[in-house]
Amino acid sequence: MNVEELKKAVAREALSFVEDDMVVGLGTGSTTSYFIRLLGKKVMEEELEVYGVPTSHQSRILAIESGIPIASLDEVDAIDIAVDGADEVDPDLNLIKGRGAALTMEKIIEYRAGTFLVLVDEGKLVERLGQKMPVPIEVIPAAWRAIAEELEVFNATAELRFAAKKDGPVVTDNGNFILDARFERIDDPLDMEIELNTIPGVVENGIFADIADVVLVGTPEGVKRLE
Ligand code: ABF
Repeated sequence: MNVEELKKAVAREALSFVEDDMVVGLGTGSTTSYFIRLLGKKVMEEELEVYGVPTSHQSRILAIESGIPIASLDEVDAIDIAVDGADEVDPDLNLIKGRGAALTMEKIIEYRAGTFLVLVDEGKLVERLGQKMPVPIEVIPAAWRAIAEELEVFNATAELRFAAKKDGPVVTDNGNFILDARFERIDDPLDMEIELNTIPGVVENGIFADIADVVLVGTPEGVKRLE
């Protein structure tokens, strides 16, 4: 099975977590996009009635195209379940997220969700966070260089994220920049997540420690459930 098939398998499995009348946080990225399309099919075939709360412009557009009625966070009383992808998952289900530059609203919605369900292929599993992927950090644009220099204190090297097509920095849905920070080691993800958010000018960081309730992992042997 190729990676796309693994992603589709976890997206299909995720549907079993969604019940009628749920408010569903809709994540960003390719794995969650498969889930959003499948959920939209269920809605269009009147098998499910749900409201989707998108975490990004990308997931909002896809939800609308898929036929899922959407609401914004301030319009709902609660988020029953949030479904999203990740860049890395460690054995304690701590995550690195943010390669889609939507980490701030993702964390706001996933923190509030009754259940946070994470969809990954097995390639995202790591022994320790930061081994393969940098930690995305959303920063106030004017402060990006000062924060990048501050991150050296944490033994991290940070790069301003540029958009592939355009020649300027990536600008998030909130109008901010993204620093991608590579750490030598992240021994305590929760401690590092808290520390990073104390740096003036940091809006949010891509360490999602102690927040995931269930992780569905696509493997050639089938979908594994970690919790
Ligand atoms: C978003 O999508 C980000 O938080 C995460 O980094 C990324 C994962 O995308 P994919 O499923 O395409 O690997 O959830």
